[in-house]
Amino acid sequence: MFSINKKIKIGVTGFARSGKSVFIGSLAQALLTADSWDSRRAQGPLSQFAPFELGRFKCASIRDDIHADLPQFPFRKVRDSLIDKQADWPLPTDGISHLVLDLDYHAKGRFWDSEESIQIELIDYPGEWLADLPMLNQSYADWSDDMLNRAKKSQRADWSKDYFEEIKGLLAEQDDEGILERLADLWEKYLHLAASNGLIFNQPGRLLRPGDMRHSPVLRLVPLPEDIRQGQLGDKLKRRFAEYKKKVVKPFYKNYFASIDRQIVLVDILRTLELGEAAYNELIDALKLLLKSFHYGKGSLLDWVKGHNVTHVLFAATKADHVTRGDRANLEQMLRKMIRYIDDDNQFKSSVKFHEIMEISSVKASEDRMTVNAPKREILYGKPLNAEQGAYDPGGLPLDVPPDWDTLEFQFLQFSPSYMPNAFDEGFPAINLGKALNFLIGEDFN
Ligand SMILES: Nc1nc2c(ncn2[C@@H]2O[C@H](COP(=O)(O)OP(=O)(O)OP(=O)(O)O)[C@@H](O)[C@H]2O)c(=O)[nH]1
Ligand SMILES: [Mg+2]
Repeated sequence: MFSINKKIKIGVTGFARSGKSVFIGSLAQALLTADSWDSRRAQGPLSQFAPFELGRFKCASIRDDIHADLPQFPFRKVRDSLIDKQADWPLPTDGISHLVLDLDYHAKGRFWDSEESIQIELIDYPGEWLADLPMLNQSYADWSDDMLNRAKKSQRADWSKDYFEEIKGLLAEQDDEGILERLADLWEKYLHLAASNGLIFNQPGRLLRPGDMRHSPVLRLVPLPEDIRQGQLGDKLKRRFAEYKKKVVKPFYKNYFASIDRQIVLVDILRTLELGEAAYNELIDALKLLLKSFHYGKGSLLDWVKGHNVTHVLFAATKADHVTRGDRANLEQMLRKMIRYIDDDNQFKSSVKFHEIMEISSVKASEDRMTVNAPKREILYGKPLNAEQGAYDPGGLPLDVPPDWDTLEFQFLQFSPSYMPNAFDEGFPAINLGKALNFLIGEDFN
């Protein structure tokens, strides 16, 4: 057995359906099957991962024995659903899960080489939990006003109707946990509708993605309008708001986030473009909240957390197999411009040691092709959701951020995975998976 000389915790986050499970599943499979690409290292899912291309990386193994008492990332289920003859995307996951892998490699020493191992722990957790952080600086009244204003806007107004109906009849002096239970159920239903329709600014994040806190009274936290806030029910919720920060938001940062060394944040820009302006604006607002988790130093929201030190942060625009090859650099540019817009005072950039932005596809479900007839242009071949397998033109990505919504032509085709019998031995076809890994841990294989 190789001796483990380093342990690295890699956080994998992003809002619901951004591609966390597919990323971890495909990355683990690529690492486990790397040897099948030994004779053609510049190809395959680990190409651009320097330790692999240089022949230093040897093999990976899953450590089921480590954290045996914590939820394990369902790697085999994710891999098998993609490899199956009726290949399908994995089911949504909830909460936090871990996958530990030993990566064996030939280390180059000053005088002699040795066989070493790096242990990586991939930690899958919802981006919604990070977006809760700025609640620490808010009062219950401010938070309520923000949430209710947002719930009245755009399509959200339809989905939150039942909640508003319910609070209409409420009396400020009622103080009953049963009422809160009913309100929390309705608010949760509304958050789920918003999330499943691609709107991502959803708080409290833990009510939407409860993990092991499902049904905990502390999650019965809902916003109230000013007139009802003045009574006993308002007082109760004010206390609940404080409790939520103390028992939900802070422990996550102390117990998990503080130990993360590297972080990848997956951003699904393409689905958001398809959904339109309201969804895009929400993505910007939610990313703004999320970015605050990487501000360090005095006066930051996290100055009370000891040892909090993510050194590498990678923002990855996911599902890049939905744009033609020539347009993929534009996807990266879009995300770059969005981050620049959000981080206009460079707080984020000056806080973390290394940051990078790139486009990725963890499992490439389309093929790049050219049209047969002139003028030749790039198209995608694959099976979109609810359509036949064939050649499709998704349209070009906008060059401006935010895009001009009236002239936007891009279509998000939602490709389904094809049958990939070779993936068991060779991993899944991917775009920039090895490049992402190289940014996160490439330099650790000395
Ligand atoms: N074509 C394509 N689709 C992808 C890719 N990655 C993710 N998807 C799509 O995005 C959906 C969500 O992916 P998941 O990996 O389950 O997303 P998640 O972030 O784990 O979602 P939750 O578990 O709900 O938080 C999948 O069902 C696919 O439809 C990719 O690389 N290519
Ligand atoms: Mg998942």
